[in-house]
Amino acid sequence: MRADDLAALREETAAQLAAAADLRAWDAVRVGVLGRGGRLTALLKALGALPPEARRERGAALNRLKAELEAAIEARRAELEAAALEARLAAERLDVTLPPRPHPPLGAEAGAIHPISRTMEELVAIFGAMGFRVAEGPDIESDWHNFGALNIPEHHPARQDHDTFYLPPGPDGRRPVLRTHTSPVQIRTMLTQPPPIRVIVPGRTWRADHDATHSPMFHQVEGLVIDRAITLGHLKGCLIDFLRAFFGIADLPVRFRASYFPFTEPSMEVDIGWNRRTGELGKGGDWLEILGSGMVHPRVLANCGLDPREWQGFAFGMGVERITMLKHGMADLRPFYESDVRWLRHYGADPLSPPSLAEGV
Ligand code: 2NL
Repeated sequence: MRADDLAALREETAAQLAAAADLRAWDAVRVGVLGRGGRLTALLKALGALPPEARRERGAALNRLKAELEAAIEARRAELEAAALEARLAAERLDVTLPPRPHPPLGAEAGAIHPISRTMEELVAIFGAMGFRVAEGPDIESDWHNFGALNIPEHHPARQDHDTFYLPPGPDGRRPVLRTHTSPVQIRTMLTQPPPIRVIVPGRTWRADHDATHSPMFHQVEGLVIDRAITLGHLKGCLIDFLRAFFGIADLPVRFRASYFPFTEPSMEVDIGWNRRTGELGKGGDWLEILGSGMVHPRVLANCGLDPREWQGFAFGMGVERITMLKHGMADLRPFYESDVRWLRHYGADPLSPPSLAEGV
């Protein structure tokens, strides 16, 4: 029995270890052999009852077996731990090539960007890519910044045309105005920054006018370029590129038509091609006025301390509501300001997808 019971313990332990599929089962085997009540522990305890000669021999054999079993048990632990780690790595593997999970639908939790804000973001992206910076200024302006500097004289009809909101007179006896266009910001830019200048000015503007197509508060974007040797060619190239990027129509027809503004000379209105009957932009043979533009009047340059023989430039202006309505086929101006959540959900833009110039905006 002596030699055989050791061989049996070795074999049975090896079989039990092989059958242990996880670390729990492995621990039960370990305790069954090496624990307080374990089979090897029992054999070691029984040594004391043997006579000295037999005890020495049997003790040496048991110690060899103990070392052997400990090594086998430890080896199986390492194997099971490695297998467990493999399984975890396989289960938790990340496929970094998967597309992102869709975020909640527009307007559900995230909210949406108001179409006016979205259009202004798009204008900043398009003109930003052409090297323009954004300039901002106050809504309450002096009469000189809003009219005088722009070559609109004291009793010029344009001052009435603009249906200006006047505020009570200041200490100088002159009445401040709510700006009727964003041009005073370009005036301030020319007064404070040396050329070359390339700015766009998105912002809120005010006129005492209210019907289906006019709101007393609305938004404009104007642009200004001042440098040496700027020509009408620069104006045309810049605005054609802008209109095609904004409406996302690579071959959008664009027409320049002579016009008049007191602050530009020559002045041009800009039309785009569309179908008057269907409202579709880009084809159809009809023309739609979309913005005003021109070469900055030499008197406006001089009013801002720039020598018109050295510096020239072009400027343009457009209504943000108008170009937004045309781009998205909106029929009515009033919902822009009514805060109707259903309308905002429908026309609002995804806050997680800001405008990109990858394929027009
Ligand atoms: C329109 C036309 C325009 C400008 C705005 C401008 C500004 C300065 C100097 C010269 Cl400081 N011009 N702005 C020029 C031409 C047209 O706007 O129809 N806006 C809605």
